Amino acid sequence: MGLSDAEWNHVLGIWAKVEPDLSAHGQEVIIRLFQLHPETQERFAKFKNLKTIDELKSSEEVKKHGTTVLTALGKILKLKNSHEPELKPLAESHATKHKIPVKYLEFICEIIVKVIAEKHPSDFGADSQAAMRKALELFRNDMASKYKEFGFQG
Ligand code: ZNH
Repeated sequence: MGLSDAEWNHVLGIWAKVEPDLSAHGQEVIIRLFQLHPETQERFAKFKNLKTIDELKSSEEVKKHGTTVLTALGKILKLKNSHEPELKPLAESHATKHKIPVKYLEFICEIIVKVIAEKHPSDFGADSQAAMRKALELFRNDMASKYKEFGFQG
């Protein structure tokens, strides 16, 4: 289930608005992931010690990780339906090293849509949101099938 050219145009159009401030978006996504789903924070040896919202907000490491995640996601989105070379190493590390269930990928994707919608209310209309959801679903589905190739049921 690939996306149409029009859908990719929506996805990359809104991504171009996210990119100039990737670290603020990434930081917000990670903090919200930890707040809404505390079990996800346990997966990070380096973040387990951050107990309060203030500690999370003032952590340069959290900001840095948020940037890493959104940078990787942006590269994948820009490859449109041909993301496999970029997705494969990510699926491998998340399947074999970090062991991140697909459910957690669903959590973070939902949060990514919400954070973009809050930060860009006038540029992220219904069609763009639908296109972004579809792109993130494609990302997750392909992560899930790669997980299986790496022997992780996800
Ligand atoms: Zn992740 C890491 C991306 C989701 C967990 N990540 C990481 C990195 C990247 C990423 C790029 C670096 C490199 C490697 O591979 O290792 N992620 C990403 C993306 C996404 C994600 C794009 C979606 C969108 N993750 C996720 C989740 C989780 C995670 C959901 C949980 C919950 N990661 C992780 C970990 C790590 C990573 C744990 C490691 C960190 C450190 O550094 O320690």
